[in-house]
Amino acid sequence: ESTANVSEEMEYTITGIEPGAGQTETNEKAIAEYDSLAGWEQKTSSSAAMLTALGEAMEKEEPIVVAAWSPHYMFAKFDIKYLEDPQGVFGEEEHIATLVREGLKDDMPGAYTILDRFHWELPVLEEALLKAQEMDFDFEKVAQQWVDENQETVEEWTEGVDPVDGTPIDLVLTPWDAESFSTNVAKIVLEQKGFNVSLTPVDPSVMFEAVATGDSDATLSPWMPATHGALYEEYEGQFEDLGPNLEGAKIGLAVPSYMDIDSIEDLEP
Ligand code: PBE
Repeated sequence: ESTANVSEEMEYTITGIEPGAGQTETNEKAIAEYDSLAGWEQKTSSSAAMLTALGEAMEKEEPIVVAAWSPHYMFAKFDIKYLEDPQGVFGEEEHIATLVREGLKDDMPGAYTILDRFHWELPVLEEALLKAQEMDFDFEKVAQQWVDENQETVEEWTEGVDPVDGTPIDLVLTPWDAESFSTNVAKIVLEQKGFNVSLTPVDPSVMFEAVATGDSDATLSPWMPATHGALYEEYEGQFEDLGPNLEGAKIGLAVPSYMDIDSIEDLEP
């Protein structure tokens, strides 16, 4: 089968995710920049719908191109591969950043210290995401279990922090798995020091706006530099960046491994 036929079979469509995802815009950029994607369209819906479509296509060994990112359990559950991105539209390595509102350091030094220390090693987060799959994606439960089993790490994050008595703090998060897990862990850790933590799920654009205006105190969800770079620049100077809480993340287009293509340039307009 020629790659032209395969592209036709896919109806020149990338199976995307939520319209508000950073990656949805990056996918549009790829369509605009690659000659091989001329005339292609991105079909957006949700991450869950994308995973369902991927599973169905793979059951029938049909071709499909999806928006993919890691860490995510999709790479453990499905035999898929990233397509090479010779034009670098999706960037190289991404990190997940911790951003806090201006003034947090003075208002809540203890929370600031904990958020500043908070970080993940990639394999630890990957393991937690696999566990979440077995636990019906109940991230409160997955986070609690992780905290119970890893009090030593938690104590490294909270060491020397003075407890408070119910000081409210709000964390905004985006609706994807890694962020849901890590933010729920942060909630439990802050609660151990007496903070009254609320979690507010939002789209990436609202996440940046909320931290920039001070409506929310912090976020552990921004993917940088490619995925949310445009939003970061829009609000730069109106938040404090405490650096990566996870390194070694990635976004891109992926296909089932049985597909005979390796690069975005192997698709056909
Ligand atoms: N993602 C996962 C998100 C960030 C985390 C890549 C799907 C996005 O595109 O905004």
